[in-house]
Amino acid sequence: MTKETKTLQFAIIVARWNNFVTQKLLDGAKQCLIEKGVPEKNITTTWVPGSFEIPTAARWATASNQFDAVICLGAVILGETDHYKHVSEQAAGGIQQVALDTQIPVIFGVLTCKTTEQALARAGGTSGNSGSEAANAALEMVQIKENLLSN
Ligand code: DLZ
Repeated sequence: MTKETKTLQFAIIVARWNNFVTQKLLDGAKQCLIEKGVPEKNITTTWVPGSFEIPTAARWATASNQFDAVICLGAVILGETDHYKHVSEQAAGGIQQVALDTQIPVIFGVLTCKTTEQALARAGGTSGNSGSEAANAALEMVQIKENLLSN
C-alpha cells in the first residue's frame, strides 16, 4: 500500500534561533516536498522561538490529527555555556518522544554543530541540506507506516 503523495499533509516546525541557518533548512524541506509532488498548500509551517520549544509545538501538531508527518528543523550551535548540551538533548529526546507517543512520524532535522560554518555547510552548502534530508525521511516514514500497519 502507498499513500498518494499529493494527498499528504505535512507540518514543519522550525526554530527562529539561528534563523540564518534554519530558513535555509526550511527552504530545502519545502522544495523537496514540492518536487516530490506534495502541494504547497499541504505544507503548514510554524516558527517557534528555539529548538527547545520544537517538541512542544510538534506535540500540538500531532494532537491536531491534521498531519501525516511532522518535520522539525533547528540549528543548535556550540556557544560558551552549557546551553548547547541542554537544548540539543532536549530537542532530540523530545522529538523522539512525540513520535513514539503518537505513532506519527516526527522527523529530527535539527543540526547540532560546533561552528556556524558546519551548520551552513549542512543547510544548502557543501554538505547538502539537512532540511531536504528530513523531508525525504518524512516521506519515507509515511509510506513505511502505511505498509507496516496495513498488514
Ligand atoms: C538559548 C539558546 C541558545 C544559547 N542556543 C540556541 C541554539 O543554538 N539553537 C536554538 O535553536 N536555540 C538556542 N537557544 C534557545 C532555546 O532553544 C530556547 O528557545 C530558549 O532557551 C527559551 O526556552
